[in-house]
Amino acid sequence: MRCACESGQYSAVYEEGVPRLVMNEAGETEGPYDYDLIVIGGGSGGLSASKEAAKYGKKVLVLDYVTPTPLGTTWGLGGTCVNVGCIPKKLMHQAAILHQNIEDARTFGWTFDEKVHHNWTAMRNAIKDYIGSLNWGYRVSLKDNGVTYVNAYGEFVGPHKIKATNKKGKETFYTGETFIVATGERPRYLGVPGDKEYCITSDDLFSLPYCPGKTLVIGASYVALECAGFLAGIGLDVTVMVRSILLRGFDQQMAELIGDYMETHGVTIIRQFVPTKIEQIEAGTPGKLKVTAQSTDGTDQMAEEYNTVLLAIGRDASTKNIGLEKVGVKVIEKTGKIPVDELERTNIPHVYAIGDILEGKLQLTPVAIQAGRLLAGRLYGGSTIQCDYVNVPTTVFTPLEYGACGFAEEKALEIYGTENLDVYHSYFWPLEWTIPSRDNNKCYAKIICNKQDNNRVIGFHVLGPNAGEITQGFAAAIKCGLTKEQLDSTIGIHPVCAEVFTTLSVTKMSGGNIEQSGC
Ligand code: FAD
Ligand code: NA7
Repeated sequence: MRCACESGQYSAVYEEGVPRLVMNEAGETEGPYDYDLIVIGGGSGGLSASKEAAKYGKKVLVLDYVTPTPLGTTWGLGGTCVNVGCIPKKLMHQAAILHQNIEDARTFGWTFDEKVHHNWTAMRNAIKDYIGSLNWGYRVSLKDNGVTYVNAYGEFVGPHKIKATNKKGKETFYTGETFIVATGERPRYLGVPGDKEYCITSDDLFSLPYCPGKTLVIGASYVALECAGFLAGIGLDVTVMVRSILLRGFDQQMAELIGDYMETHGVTIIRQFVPTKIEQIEAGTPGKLKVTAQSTDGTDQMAEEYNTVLLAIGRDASTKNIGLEKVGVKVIEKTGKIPVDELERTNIPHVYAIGDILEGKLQLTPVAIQAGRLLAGRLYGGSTIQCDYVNVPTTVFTPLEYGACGFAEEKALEIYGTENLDVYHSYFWPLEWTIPSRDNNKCYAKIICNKQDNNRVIGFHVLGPNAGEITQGFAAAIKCGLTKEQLDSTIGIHPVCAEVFTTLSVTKMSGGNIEQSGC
């Protein structure tokens, strides 16, 4: 039998009839804990950690609660990735790719009698239904693994004690021996008049019940460019307002190539401008908004009307209002992130943190999942395996997908110096694009090799269709220490895009011609 303690009063916890007594940090007996492990946040990291811990026979509680957006959007179990991130994003990207494929199809002999139309609501409903099935699957999987799931907001009220508030405001208290904080991040707002009243973020976009219409995307993060890309791809009038550079932190040559491609495919990019005010001109679904903006040097002003304004200006860690100060967990004031060591330990011995809230770590679903699983294995399975945050592959799902693993070129140059690197590159033309006769010399492949280390590949970059699928395989090779010589001796698969990596011969330094005229 196990009892939670209500209203802060401890009640005994019996495991197989035996009460488990514990001490607090001061060495005093605190009473038995309700759970071996309490996980705050049921997203990518939290779910993986909780299920893995339960496999070792531990008593695990996971709390997940979605605070509604300012416009009231909310969603189910599973966190950002499944509800308002990777999954709906990739599916909407697919809707846009299909549009391009339909256009291409005509050149391959397909004829359609009617003009093609896209129905936002049909797409949104299909995606929503699929996500609903995933939410249900997560619940079932927690149950099957013996994890207790409570749909409530978790907040530390003592070193080993948490308050869980459900959506009706009912408070329940639980105690735990160990805690994992995996609360993720939420979109940031601009802090200018009208932003929270009239703008949406990615948290609203994927379940928007109506087509957003003419859209202004603010920000140049991967979230901004991906959303702009698929909205334009399904036929909407899209503008991106960029404060400084595209895709900060990514290889800047690749970022500019992505921007160029988007501009030639109907996305307007306004550079060096920031919004100062958003006003509603007309209510509706969508209504009409007026955006006033000014140039970053303050010399210029502009105003324009849009149906929807999507803010994608970064995300803030959900580390406020969860009582971390009551336990003494250190949070970096400026970023709101939690610093951890290589074992995902915070400064407080029984509190761990994983996923997007970590300071200086990669913010990707597979990283959070891996970190959670390995942490549980170390805590309860006697494992010593740590999460490897190096050479993590990633893909930006812009209209022309961008896959990368390892160093951005500028970062590699900064660390190793120009003289120690060879950068091989080439444009390529997917065979499938030759018949529609489109976009030659837009796809691009680049590797960065360290001459001082056997020409090892330390940076891999590809811009083209299915870049994520391509990058995944090369990431495994890079993890195994791939060298240029090994790449050259790898036999290509013809005729696919990725074969370009087995034939790269022109270095940037040589200035040789890298344009392609055919396959
Ligand atoms: P989350 O998945 O965000 O989960 C945290 C959970 O904790 C949430 O459910 C939250 O509501 C809940 N919570 C917060 N506070 C509390 C509390 N006090 N009590 C209870 N519950 C709480 N990554 C990729 O790898 N590939 C992609 O293609 C990709 N695309 C993305 C697209 C978008 C638009 C966005 C926003 C992100 C994308 N990501 C992608 C990033 C990915 O979603 C995150 O890295 C991942 O979800 C992080 O997992 P997490 O467990 O740290 O947090
Ligand atoms: P980033 O990498 O912090 O990017 C934020 C972007 O928004 C970046 O282009 C910023 O421009 C821009 N930005 C930030 N503030 C403003 C204001 N006030 N006005 C205009 N533009 C602004 O966040 P991401 O969204 O890429 O990544 C965060 C999460 O998304 C990550 O955790 C994943 O889980 C998903 P800047 O370059 O600073 O000039």
